[in-house]
Amino acid sequence: MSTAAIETRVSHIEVETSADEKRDKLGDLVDQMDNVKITDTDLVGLNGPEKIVKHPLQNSWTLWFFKNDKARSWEENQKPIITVNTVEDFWSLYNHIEVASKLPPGSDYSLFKEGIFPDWEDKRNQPGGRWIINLDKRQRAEHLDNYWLEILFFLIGEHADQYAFQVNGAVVNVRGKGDKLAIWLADATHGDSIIRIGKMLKERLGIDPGERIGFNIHNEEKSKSSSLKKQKFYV
Ligand code: MGP
Repeated sequence: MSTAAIETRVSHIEVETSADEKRDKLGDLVDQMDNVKITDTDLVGLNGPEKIVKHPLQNSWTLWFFKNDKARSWEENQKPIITVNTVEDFWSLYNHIEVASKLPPGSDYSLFKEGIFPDWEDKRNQPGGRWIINLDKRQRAEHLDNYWLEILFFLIGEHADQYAFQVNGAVVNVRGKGDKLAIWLADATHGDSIIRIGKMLKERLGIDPGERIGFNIHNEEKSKSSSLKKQKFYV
């Protein structure tokens, strides 16, 4: 937000609200601005009337693309695209890439905290697991892109609140047999936060409360055939 925009907002607050409300709202504004780290590279046109400030995210997030190339290993097919750490850079990235529903079958997007490779083997993923949402083929048009964008907001907006430490990233698998979305959590032994995040996810995506989603533990997925996969938690 530019300083001019902030000033406009503050004077608007002064005109419209009582003294107490004014104090609360200004307090909120100060809190918000305290969380905004302004660096030189975030400021453009320092001498002009408008100072354009990018809004930092709490974490830096890397977008990965998986292209199903049979000549390469699974790991080699994972390619980092870019790391973003401001709201503006996130939108510029989102607006430049293809939506998930338009990707060729066999492709994935993953968004992970910077430094985490989007696989079971990464040391920060190893002890964890993932909430999975399976879509059938007919749900792609209606849900895939919206669900993925909601999940991206959940991640970069740190909407898991006090459980945000659990959130490592998310993946969308575009598959002919039916697409899949997942949120990857760091610690599969932390039951309370897993359940809480699962509930938040269902609520944000507007999934019918009667429909169940399951949480898979990475170590079990790695070691067992899909027919034996256990889901330790459900919401
Ligand atoms: P997938 O791409 O997650 O799902 O896993 P897909 O294509 O729907 O297949 P399904 O088996 O879930 O029905 C496909 C395959 O990719 C897995 O069986 C693994 O061989 C490989 N794979 C997937 N993941 C998430 C990993 C991973 O984290 N590490 C490694 N080494 N291989 C993985």
